[in-house]
Amino acid sequence: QANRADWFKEAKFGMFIHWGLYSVLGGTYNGHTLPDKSFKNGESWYAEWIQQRLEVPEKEYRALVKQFNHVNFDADAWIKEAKNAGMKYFVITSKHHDGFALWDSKVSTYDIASTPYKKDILGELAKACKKYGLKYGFYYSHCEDWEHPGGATPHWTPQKTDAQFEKYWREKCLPQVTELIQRYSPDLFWFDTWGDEQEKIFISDKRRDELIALIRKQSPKTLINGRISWLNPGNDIDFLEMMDNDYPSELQHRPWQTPATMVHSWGWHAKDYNWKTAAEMIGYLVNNVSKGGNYLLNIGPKPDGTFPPMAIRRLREMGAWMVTNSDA
Ligand code: JFZ
Repeated sequence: QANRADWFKEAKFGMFIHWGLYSVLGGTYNGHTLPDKSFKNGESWYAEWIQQRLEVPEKEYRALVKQFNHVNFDADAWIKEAKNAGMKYFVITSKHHDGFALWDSKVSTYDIASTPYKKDILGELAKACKKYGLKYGFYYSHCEDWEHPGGATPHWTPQKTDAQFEKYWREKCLPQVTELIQRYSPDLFWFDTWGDEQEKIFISDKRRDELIALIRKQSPKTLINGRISWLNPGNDIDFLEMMDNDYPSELQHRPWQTPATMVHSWGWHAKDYNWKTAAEMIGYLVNNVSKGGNYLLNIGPKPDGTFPPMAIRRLREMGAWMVTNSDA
């Protein structure tokens, strides 16, 4: 019997994109370059966390909306690169933790429609995916939201109450997920939690099931990843999400994938020079595929809308390996 996750098991290799307001800063704010201050707690120095790590005042971070003007964005070029690298699906941050929506959201003005660029990025990508035969999915930060007064924020900041979170959940999270489904009919949702104290409170089994039910009802084809709840994903999810850059050595009982970076950061960081080699990344891909899993490889596009040249080079190196080592 055909299962909605069949394509996912076949797909093996996908492209992940972290792109948003943080891309404008590229890892540096006010003379400080990540890791800088954030290294004190030995924590990650992901560029998409810059608002919190370097304590960018809310007003200044919001002002980035006016600088998000990616005049060189070309959906066709992105998806063509993915296709030529042998990737079969594409997942983009429709909304990351900062709360900024990459589409024209009726729920919030903190969105692409308020930027000078304005264009329907997610729609153009949907078209390109269709053209090149790639499945299309959205990362959506359902727990963390640093814009809505009720969204979860990092543990070192003032914490929200469950009642505040409930308000965020009803006013922003559920309506935006509904918008994404109705507008773009995604093949997959990539939700994000990591088993902390807030998740225990905010992403209860009840809220998890409510979100799953909403998606199932409106779009039965759409896959849901295990990170919708790190602590208790339950049995209704479609595939497991490994830890970031984690490559299990065991066969898994459910379809699964590893989200992975080419450098350290997910979002664009101009001074992150930790490029993995194509050989390393092909090794991870082969390891995962040999154990029934997928490899979702991330690129952090530059604020102008182009891929970093090094990322393109790696994609093409991997694509060349595909051509000589596959029968597809
Ligand atoms: C999360 C995000 O915070 C990060 O910005 C990025 O989007 C990444 C793909 O996901 O970060 C995590 C989440 C979970 C773990 C590590 C980083 N984890 O459980 O190992």
